[in-house]
Amino acid sequence: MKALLNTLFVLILGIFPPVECYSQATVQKAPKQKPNIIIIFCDDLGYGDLACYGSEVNNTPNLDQMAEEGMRFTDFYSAASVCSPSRASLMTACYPKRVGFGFGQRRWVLFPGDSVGLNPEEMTIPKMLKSQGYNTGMLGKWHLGDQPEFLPANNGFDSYFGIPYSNDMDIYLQNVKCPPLPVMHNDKVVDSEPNQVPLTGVFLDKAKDFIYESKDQPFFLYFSHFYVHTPIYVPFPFLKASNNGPYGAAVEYIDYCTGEIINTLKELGIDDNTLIIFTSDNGSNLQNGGSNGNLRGGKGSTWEGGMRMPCIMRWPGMIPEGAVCSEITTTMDILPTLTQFVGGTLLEDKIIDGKDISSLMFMEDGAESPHEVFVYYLTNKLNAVRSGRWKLFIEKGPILYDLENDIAETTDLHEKYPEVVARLMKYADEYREDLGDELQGVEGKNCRPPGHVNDAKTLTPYDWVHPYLRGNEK
Ligand SMILES: [Ca+2]
Repeated sequence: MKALLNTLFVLILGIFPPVECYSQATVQKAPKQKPNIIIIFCDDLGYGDLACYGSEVNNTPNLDQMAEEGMRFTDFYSAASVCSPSRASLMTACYPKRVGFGFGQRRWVLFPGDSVGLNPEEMTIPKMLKSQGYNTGMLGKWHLGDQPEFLPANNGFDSYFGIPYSNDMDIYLQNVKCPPLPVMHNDKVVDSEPNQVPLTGVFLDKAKDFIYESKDQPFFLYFSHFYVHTPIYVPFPFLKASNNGPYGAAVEYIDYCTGEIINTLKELGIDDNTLIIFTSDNGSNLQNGGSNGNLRGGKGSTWEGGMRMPCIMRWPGMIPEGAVCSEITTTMDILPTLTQFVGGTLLEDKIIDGKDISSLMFMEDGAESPHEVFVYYLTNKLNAVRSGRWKLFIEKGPILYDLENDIAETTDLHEKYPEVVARLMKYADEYREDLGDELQGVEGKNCRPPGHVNDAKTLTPYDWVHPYLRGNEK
């Protein structure tokens, strides 16, 4: 029945097509008080991993309901297809290359003991909200530098509990020697090589505590899962219930946590004044049961599967129920949009790339994407450009795709639409001058350096010995 209704709705839209964001409800336009803000950020969760995005193997009832009660975005992008640069762009509202995160130090992402990290001079979501009286808390994976200067506790978060980088960066990682994975409380290591099975449960308990403790003032909670990054360790009940192995169990655990957080808000009567944003840092690597739906490619690529994310936003009474937004939006838009909601300020001397998308979230008349162009960088190389329905690969091309009719990027139309190619090439030239392009040896005139320290150390020692093996070191 629901499928039939959806079909009818699509048919009706076919007859009256001009509005990209659609819903049957209308909303008020401006928040009456400072809203609580929760960002739930997943690791490597793909475009096709939630039931409300078409998954037929993972059960995600809480996220599906969240989408029914809010807005689901179909063209929401991360500005990178791997962890550290994606997270830098979420925090700073900039393309990674602009803030020195196009490439890590030794590899694409930061590794334990690297001497670079998020520049403390950048404005970030927690810093902006803290300046507006928010209690700011973070749980889970950071991955923007493990030196003291770069840690969450020193970059706008009043409290932090989690892991400073990816959950695979431990003594068992092949190819790169890593010290034991630290668990941190604020800026102190409180555990090494943790059992990861119960860890998300600890994050969830602490998230609930944080919400309870913060209920009388505006708060910002950044819940950054290490799921579904490999290796995947999940509690047995989720494993037992999964139709898609450990991967499905991790997706369903993410879903469960989301439901628990929403229930906590309802218990406290603050549900109506809380904006929740759910999304992911990059696409699935398509192993272990992950899916990017009909999108081509995945993690570590500039195909849509690498950078187009599932994204759901829910804010009762403000964001219309059951809405779908198909305009180009990005993780970089979150900071400027929140700034507008809370009356905060950004740094005038620092260019950012994100835009205020509140008119899309509230479905104001005639609202459209503020992004004439979105650019796809892979490390420091400019790969592709999107404007409206068109995506042009310039690196191997030109190769032109019509994403509206060819979401899977199968049919090159560059010979048929030379004027579109020329228009997008011009955008590429502009971004190349602004942000640079390693492929062409262009530095970029508006890039800023990452933070840097001279005497970088790992948080845990390389010569650490697992408790099980102590006494047998020789
Ligand atoms: Ca990731």
